[in-house]
Amino acid sequence: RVSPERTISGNAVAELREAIVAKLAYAIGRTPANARERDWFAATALALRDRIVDACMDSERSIPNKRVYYLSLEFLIGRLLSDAMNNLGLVETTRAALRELGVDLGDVEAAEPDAALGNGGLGRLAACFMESMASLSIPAIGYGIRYDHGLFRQSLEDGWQKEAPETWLAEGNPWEFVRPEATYSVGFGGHVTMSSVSEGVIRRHWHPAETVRAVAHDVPVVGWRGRHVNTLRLWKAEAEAPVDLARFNGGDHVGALAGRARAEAISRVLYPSDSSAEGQELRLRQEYFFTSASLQDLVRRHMAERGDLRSLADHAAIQLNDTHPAIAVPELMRLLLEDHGLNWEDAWHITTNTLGYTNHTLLPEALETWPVELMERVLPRHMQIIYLINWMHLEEQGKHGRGNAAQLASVSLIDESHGKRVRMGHLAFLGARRVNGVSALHTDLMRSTVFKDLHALDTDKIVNKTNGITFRRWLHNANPELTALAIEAVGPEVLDTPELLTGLADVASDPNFQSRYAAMRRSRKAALANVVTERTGIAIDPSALFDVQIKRIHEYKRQLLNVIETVALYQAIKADPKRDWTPRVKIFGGKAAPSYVQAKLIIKLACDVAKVVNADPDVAGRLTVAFLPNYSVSLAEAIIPAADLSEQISTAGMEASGTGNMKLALNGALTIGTLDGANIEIRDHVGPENIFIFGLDAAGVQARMAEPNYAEAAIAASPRLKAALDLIESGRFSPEEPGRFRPIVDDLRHNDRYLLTVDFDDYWRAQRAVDAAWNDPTAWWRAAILNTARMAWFSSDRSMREYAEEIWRVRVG
Ligand code: DL6
Repeated sequence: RVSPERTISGNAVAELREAIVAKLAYAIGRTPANARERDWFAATALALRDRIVDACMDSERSIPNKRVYYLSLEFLIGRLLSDAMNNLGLVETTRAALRELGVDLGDVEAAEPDAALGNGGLGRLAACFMESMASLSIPAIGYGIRYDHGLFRQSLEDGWQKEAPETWLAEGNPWEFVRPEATYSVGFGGHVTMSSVSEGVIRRHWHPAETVRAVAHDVPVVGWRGRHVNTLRLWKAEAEAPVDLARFNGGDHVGALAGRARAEAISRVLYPSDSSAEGQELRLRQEYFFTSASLQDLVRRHMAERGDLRSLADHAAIQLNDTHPAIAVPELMRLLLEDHGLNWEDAWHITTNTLGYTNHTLLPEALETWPVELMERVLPRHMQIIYLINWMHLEEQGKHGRGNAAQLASVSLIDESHGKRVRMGHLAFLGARRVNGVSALHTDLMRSTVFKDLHALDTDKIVNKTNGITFRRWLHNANPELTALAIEAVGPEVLDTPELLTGLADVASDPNFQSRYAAMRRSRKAALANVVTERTGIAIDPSALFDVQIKRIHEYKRQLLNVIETVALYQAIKADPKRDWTPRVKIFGGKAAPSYVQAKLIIKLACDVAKVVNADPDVAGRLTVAFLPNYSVSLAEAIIPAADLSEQISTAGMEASGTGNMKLALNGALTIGTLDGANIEIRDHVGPENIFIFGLDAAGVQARMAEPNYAEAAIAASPRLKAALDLIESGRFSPEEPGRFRPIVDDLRHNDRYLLTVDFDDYWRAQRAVDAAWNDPTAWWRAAILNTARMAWFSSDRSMREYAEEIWRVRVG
């Protein structure tokens, strides 16, 4: 492991050792003799937290000129111990302190549960951004929900995904501080009244039928070298009254707790779905709950520091991570109008100069809309404000001669095409000063598709901010061996300045460096092979090419394309077993939304194919398939450094950016991918000769979709694809239920919304180019090293600098 500490001092080790033992005794009530690994973890975390608090006090000594408030329904932070040790420069000190106590640091790290407060890319991005903001000393507070249960635990029972609740808080969370003094009331339902303040000025007042308390729980986020500490403030929902005493005393002991259960339900469980809108009342309550508490909190802070809300936009930048907090637009208006007595124009000016909105998807099923009827019932005052914003906005269009019905319908906040629904993306768009996409292609598509007409009204509003990843976690912590190689090659300054990684290009052809780079990969593959065998019982050979697809299971991400190619490869090997096939291990990992039937069937197919392929002596040693259950941030940290090939094969135009693609390429996996999301920018950086691109581009996808029977035509033109589909349909992989996968094949033949059939042959070609490249190790390792060298731009520090300059107008450092 790499750590900024150059030397470890005996005193520092002794001090930390004593601090850990004291925490173990006085905070946890254990002695070293009877402590479990979980206790050692908690004691170590508490001892380190003290150090973070010291740094935190420094960060908070003066009031910053401007703060960033990052509102996100998801923060997929994973484990925090290694981040904290690394950023404090205490990895080796902690290791030595624990060693003196007879405890292994690795075991202690493994005892920390993952904080899985997110589904995938969107939540992980928020976690990377928080780390980068702290490392860049950008004063920031992240706001989210402290879910009791994060993303479900996935097990595979005979290849079928089963979900169980995740319990990261079962033994408490040593990183957090409860802040009862930061508690806010959040209202729901009720009615609105009017009063006349003076002539012609009417004020409205919301009288919620129900209120829920939002209690702050703070997790410190320490930046690189401990220079700055920010806060992740997560809200827990509590009932105003823990028990209805009247009902209890009347004998209704269960009913007396109903109000509490209803209130606490808000922060109970993370909704386990990404890339599809939830549309349920509890979800709306979650969204409003954390948005309202966060805005109340930041308004209170601003008033305490500055005393006048008119200067809010000068001192606060509020970023909405997707539309989940889009209700912030009418909520901030409400607070300004009702609680602080501002007039509409001033309130609107402040709102639209304070908010920014990041869009993360253009998939129609993921664009949030809420039925007007539901909004009127749950948030009646907000609905009034939305109507007024919309009325003014549409009036404005009329004044500029854009008032025909079709134009107005397309920019209206209310979609009337199937019942009346509020378009949250449009609302966030109107309420924000800047709206950003997350890769160059995605941003272009925002301008030309979903937000086309809104974009025409203000062509400066949409800007691109390509995603990034924090190298501290995804290179330094996850891959210490590679980091050590980089330090040797380009100097220790690379830890502070990722751009220096480009210096690795100078040694990309050096045989000595290549062989050490290959040895690093080999050792990570051996470690991963153990994990795979432990968790699946499947033995894999570390000398084979590790071909990895790890991400949420979704049709647009096309794991199915990969599985069908696996079947075709299996058939090809069986037809010609004597050929010198490139040995390959296909590794899959990812969760499907529990209600996503097709995605779960794809997991089952992958597992059934694995069973047949792995048991067939004809392909032994050439092709192995493994589906690793319960994919998580921690598992990603083990898989990514061990990957040779990174599968980024979504239908072009559908993956907004991707960030797994960046983590894998940074660690030197070569990408096989489509011209989608950030893959395009990765190709531009690593060079087209160091990546395997295939398939239609976004324009090609649109054109092909307009053709009739494109899937039928593609299948007819590809005997290899037809044979693979026939084999799947024949029941060869599901002999106990021959028709199991027929729905998958039928869907491809008659529908194929994601153009698997159309891209299949080119994908096969690209895979065979991968085989050929693998058989030229000198060229392969050169390309891998060049990937690492040229991924420096994808650091989330770069993303955060761009946001700071162009969206938030806040100083870095
Ligand atoms: O921007 C982070 C991440 C992108 O890298 C992925 O491409 C994109 O799919 C993901 N979007 C979501 C959509 N959720 N919603 N709404 O998770 O964002």
